[in-house]
Amino acid sequence: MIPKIMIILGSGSDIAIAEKSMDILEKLEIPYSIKIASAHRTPNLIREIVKQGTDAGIEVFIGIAGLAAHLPGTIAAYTPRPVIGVPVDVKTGGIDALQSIVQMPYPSPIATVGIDRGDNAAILAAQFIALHDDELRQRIINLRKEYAEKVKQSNEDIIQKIDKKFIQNDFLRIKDLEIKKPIVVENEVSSKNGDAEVVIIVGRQTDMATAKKVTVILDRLKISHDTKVVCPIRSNRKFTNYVKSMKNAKIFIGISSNSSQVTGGIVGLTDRPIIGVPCTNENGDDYMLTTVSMPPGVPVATVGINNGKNAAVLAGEILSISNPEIVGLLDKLKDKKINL
Ligand code: C2R
Repeated sequence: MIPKIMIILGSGSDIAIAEKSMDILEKLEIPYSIKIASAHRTPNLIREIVKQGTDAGIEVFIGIAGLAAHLPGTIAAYTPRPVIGVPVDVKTGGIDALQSIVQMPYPSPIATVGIDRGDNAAILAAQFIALHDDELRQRIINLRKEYAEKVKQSNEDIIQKIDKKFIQNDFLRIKDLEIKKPIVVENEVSSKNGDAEVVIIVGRQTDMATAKKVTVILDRLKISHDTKVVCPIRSNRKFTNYVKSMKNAKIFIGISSNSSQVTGGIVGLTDRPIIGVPCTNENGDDYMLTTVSMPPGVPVATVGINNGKNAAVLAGEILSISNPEIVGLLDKLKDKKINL
């Protein structure tokens, strides 16, 4: 059986993080391959593994590495397939590896997940593949229900058992934490292109400059898109209704500053992959950490700060798994950049 995902570790010492990925892939019943190769120590081996893997039919690569983690970027140099990067905490809490992986130049994005989040890398890879595999999509939905169930269970296992005199937890109407889903009023929020494949949500008007970079590249890749400025904190109902009304959306791109509520908000409303573009604010603070550091079960594929163009290229790479025409258009984009 040809595997769909290839995991490459920079060293055998990264195996504990790869085990988190493997546990998820086993649960989701996705065939995968796993290899150890280093961009620094064995560059030729990386090239061969990645080229041969791509030719054989690998759909998504996962690169796991610590320190100056150039491994995922090197994988991306040899394949048109999407590459997911997992930074490993070896030194500096993994921040060195995170920065090396996420801050890739255009047009070579790495879909970066949080430090040591091998589990989220596998879920993200599965989400990419599920765009053309409905049975896998259902298995992902079921897996996410397990994470939700765990929250409920913790209330019973931990909170219910606390024995303190002044705790009053039984004053709410909901008794068993079985709450109804919010009522969605479809088409309450207008969209220019309700059938769009890629939906771009921007948290505030100031970040529209980054959204513009996304749309310019999506147009070149002939990918349909819709953009909305809507904040999940200031206009929660509108935000929910907009996300829910975009029924054909295959990928969401969230563009956001501060606490990255946009990407975090979309995650709870869809099982489709989410790309996060962290922005800088007026003081020059950036919000990469608040975008990428998602808990297990809910990945956000983070690209570099303000790098809207890489978000679009990543969306193109994901969609190109089942649409070879986009591979050709991506090639043109890359050649053009090199010729500049
Ligand atoms: P050793 O334990 O083998 O010394 O490796 C590995 O991923 C590992 O986390 C220590 C750390 O170095 C990382 N490494 C890279 C690369 N190759 C190895 N970041 C690379 O090519 O990017």
